[in-house]
Amino acid sequence: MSDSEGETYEKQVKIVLVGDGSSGKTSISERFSKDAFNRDYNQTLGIDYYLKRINLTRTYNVTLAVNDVGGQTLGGAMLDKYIFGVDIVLLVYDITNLQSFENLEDWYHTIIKYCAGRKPLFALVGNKSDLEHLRAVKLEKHHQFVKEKDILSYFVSAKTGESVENLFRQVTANLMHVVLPKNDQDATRIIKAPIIRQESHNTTPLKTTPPQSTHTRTSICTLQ
Ligand SMILES: Nc1nc2c(ncn2[C@@H]2O[C@H](COP(=O)(O)OP(=O)(O)OP(=O)(O)O)[C@@H](O)[C@H]2O)c(=O)[nH]1
Ligand SMILES: [Mg+2]
Repeated sequence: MSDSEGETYEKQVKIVLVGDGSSGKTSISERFSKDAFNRDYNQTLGIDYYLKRINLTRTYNVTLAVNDVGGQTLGGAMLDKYIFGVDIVLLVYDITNLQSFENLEDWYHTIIKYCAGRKPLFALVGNKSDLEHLRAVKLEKHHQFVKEKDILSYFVSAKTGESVENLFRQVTANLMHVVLPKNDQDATRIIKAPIIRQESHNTTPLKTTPPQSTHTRTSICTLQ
């Protein structure tokens, strides 16, 4: 069956978020999966797990298994199990915290070691871009890290939601060698419908088509 006849493909992708405690891994995961943000810090013990299915393109549906690994896990006995079979690793730091950036060297090399020759797709993610005025990690440092390791690069804010959806869509597309349409942002944009005034004497009910959601399923569970 050709594309035009409506064939769709289903794929599952495992994404792991790592980085120091408080860098915002849980916040990014929750912004992406629930479009929610919590100001309070609740340390992740072990790992949290989120599932979200997205329409990547008209022909690709992808279920993203988002693994949010607690910052205290580095050096622990479980990290190798958490990253088993990983497709994409998001190296998350807080742009206002230099130490969180510097510790990513350790995270990166530990994960490479555990992957034993099978290199997942890596992306460097500078979080808390809403706090630009408090930036402690120079842009050059970020870009140098990306260049040295030949990995992808993003800045996001879990608080405002800026670029979070884009981050997950782009890394997934990259992994699958799928080219997203130039106007991919439109895929998740809220489409505003014009308000039509109905005269009171018109008794014919309006026919409406429900908006097509790009996210059809989300579920969460916690493993500790
Ligand atoms: N201003 C701002 N605050 C954020 C952002 N993302 C997270 N935070 C805050 O930073 C704190 C830590 O966020 P978490 O998402 O819990 O951090 P974490 O990386 O999951 O931490 P661990 O579970 O300990 O590994 C919380 O108080 C969040 O509200 C952001 O984009 N902007
Ligand atoms: Mg957390």
